[in-house]
Parts: sequence; structure tokens; C-alpha cells
Amino acid sequence: MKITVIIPTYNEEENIKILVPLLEKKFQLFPDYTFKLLFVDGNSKDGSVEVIKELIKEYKNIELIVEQEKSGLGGAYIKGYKYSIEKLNSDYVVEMDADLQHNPDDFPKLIEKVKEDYDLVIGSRYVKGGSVPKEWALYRKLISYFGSLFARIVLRIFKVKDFTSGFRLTKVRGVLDQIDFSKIKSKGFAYKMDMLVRIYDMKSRIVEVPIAFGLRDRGTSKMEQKNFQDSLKVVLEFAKERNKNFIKFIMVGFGGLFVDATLFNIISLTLEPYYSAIFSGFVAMLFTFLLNNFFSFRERQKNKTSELLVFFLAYALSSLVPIIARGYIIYLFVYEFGDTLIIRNVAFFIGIFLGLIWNYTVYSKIIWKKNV
Ligand SMILES: Nc1nc2c(ncn2[C@@H]2O[C@H](COP(=O)(O)OP(=O)(O)OP(=O)(O)O)[C@@H](O)[C@H]2O)c(=O)[nH]1
Ligand SMILES: [Mg+2]
Repeated sequence: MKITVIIPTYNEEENIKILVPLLEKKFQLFPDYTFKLLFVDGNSKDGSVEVIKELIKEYKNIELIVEQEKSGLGGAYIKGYKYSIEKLNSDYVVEMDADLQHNPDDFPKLIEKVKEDYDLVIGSRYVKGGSVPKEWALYRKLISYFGSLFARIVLRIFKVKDFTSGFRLTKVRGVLDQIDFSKIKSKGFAYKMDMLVRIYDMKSRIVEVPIAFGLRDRGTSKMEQKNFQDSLKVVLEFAKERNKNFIKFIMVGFGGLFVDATLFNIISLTLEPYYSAIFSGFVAMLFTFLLNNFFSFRERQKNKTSELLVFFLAYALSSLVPIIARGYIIYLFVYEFGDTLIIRNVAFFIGIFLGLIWNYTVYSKIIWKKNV
């Protein structure tokens, strides 16, 4: 079993000197495995490259790639992955920072999982036993935690808690070698999220092990302001690709809402508000059925007239539920809080929100179900 530990470096001479002996010691805990240490240096301006070359003389299992020009964290890793797969014939790849924030004492926890045949093992700060430095400013803790949470919710990946951890082990065969590296959306920090989403989408076996993420004691941080925007961009691009139907459904919904709200307000000038809501709801329903069929769920579209009729009936029946519920909510609100424009509309929008959840579920799971 060949395991390659890829470590990107940029101006980390002090850290490299400390890290290498510590890691080499950990390698000895697993005599059945062959470990390689692969440094990908972004053409450091300090003595990192010289330090690594010295270490190569001392330890026989170290390899070094020096980039002509620093290409970002993702860029460095992509070079490292390719080299590990093509030149080193690795079975597993570990990703790890050089600055000792990833503690070598946590390294064996990742390797232990190899025998359980996981596809991806994540050193996680957000499972029981994991941690981020106490000394981190509150804003950094919040950004890190809520950043992960945001990505998980938007991408509906709930089983992974630490989305941006850079301490991981990945299987090569069937996982890493299935990834087209030219498609990775980021050359920077956000490559981590990109890789995670791709691996998750392969229906991989993923596990998290707790790690204590440390403070950087030596050298300078390469964390950049743009990492945040970069990460947000990657998450939103994936969200767009993964939720195409939902985004179109929402657009159609807004169209329907516009028709519905305008009609409601016009008609309720003369009719009782709960009758007006029922009427405007029906008109909006017809409008959205046609757009959903020919636009949102186009690839699952009904074309035969008989099918269209049957499904419109089902659509209408299911849509009746939120429309009637909404009429009732408005009735209750008006009865309870008085009949003002604000009360009517507050109740109206609460009804809309509940209806949204109901409708998308029924449409995507029943009416325009996949592979009928
Ligand atoms: N080759 C290469 N390595 C990089 C690049 N940017 C960062 N690194 C290395 O990647 C690792 C992680 O970078 P850090 O600056 O520690 O980022 P961080 O851990 O998110 O931020 P801090 O908590 O502030 O340290 C370190 O080993 C860096 O030396 C790059 O553009 N090219
Ligand atoms: Mg760091």
C-alpha cells in the first residue's frame, strides 16, 4: 500500500525543518505501508527549497516539485495529485499543511481508516473531539463554522461537518483518478470544497475523524481576503448546477406570485379578501403549471394532451391544498389582528412560503417525477 503525503509550501523553511522528522516518526507506526512525502513548493523566496533538498539527502522517501511560479493552493495540489497518481503510483493521498496547524499527532488517525477502505477521510474540526484554536478571534471562528454550515445547507451535503478542512486522506483508485482536474473551479483555497463536492457526488464512503487545528507559530499566513469570495463563488456555482430545476421553479414561482399578488390586491378592492385570494391563486396556478411543464421540468415534460389534462388535474388538486390553507390563514389573521393591508399581506406571504415547500415537493417527487 503506497501512501503519498502532499504538502504545499510557500516560505515555510522553519516549519518544514520541524515537521519532517515528526512525520517520519509517525510513518514508522505503519510498517506495512510505504510512505512518500511530496512537497509542492510555490517557488519560495526563503530557504524552503534548500531545506527540503537537505532533507532529501537524509530521508529517502521525500520528493520535491518546485513550481516555476506560485499557482495558488489548488494549483499546487493539482500538480501534487497528478504526480502522485502518474509517477508515484499511490494508492492513497494525504493532504496536509506545512505550518504545523495540522498536528502530526493527528496523522495516524487518518491512516488508521485505510484498513476500513474509506474513499475519503476528513480530519474534522467540527465533530466531537475536534477543535479550532481557542485564540482565534470570534469572527474567524464564526466565518469558519458558518461558512461550512452554509455550504452544507446550500449543497444539501449534511453528512460532512467540516467542509473546508485541508487535512484529508483520499483513495486514488475509483476516486481521485476519476476526477478531471481541469474542471476544478478554483486554483486557490476553494479547491478543497470543489474536490469534496465531486467526491461526495460519486456516492463515496466518507468519514470524519476529529483533529485539533492548531495556531500558526512560525512563518506568515497565506490566507487571503479573496478566499472568502472564491469559496462563495464555488459553492454557488455548484448550487446552480445541482439545483437547476429548483431555481427555475423559483423563477416561475415569482412570475406566479406577481400575477397572484397583483390580482389579489385588485380584486380585494371589491371582493372579500379570502375569496380574492382563492380566485387569484387559481389563475396563478394555471400560469405556473404551463411554465413548470415547458420550462422548469422541461426534461420531464408531458406532451400528450391526455397526459397534460390528467397531470393538470393532479397539479390543481395538490395546489388546492396551499391555496385553501392560505385563504384560511388570511381569514384567521384578519379575524385575530384586524383587516388592514399589512395584516392581509403578512398572512398572504406566510401562506406563499408554506405553499412553496408543499408545491416543490409534490411537483418534483410526484408530478414531474424522474424516470416515470
Ligand atoms: N505551493 C504553494 N503552497 C501554498 C500556497 N499558498 C499556501 N501554501 C501553503 O499551503 C499551506 C496552507 O497555507 P496557510 O497560509 O497556512 O493557510 P491557512 O492555514 O488557511 O491560514 P493560517 O491559519 O493563517 O495559517 C501552507 O503550508 C502554505 O505554505 C501557494 O500558492 N502555493
Ligand atoms: Mg495555516
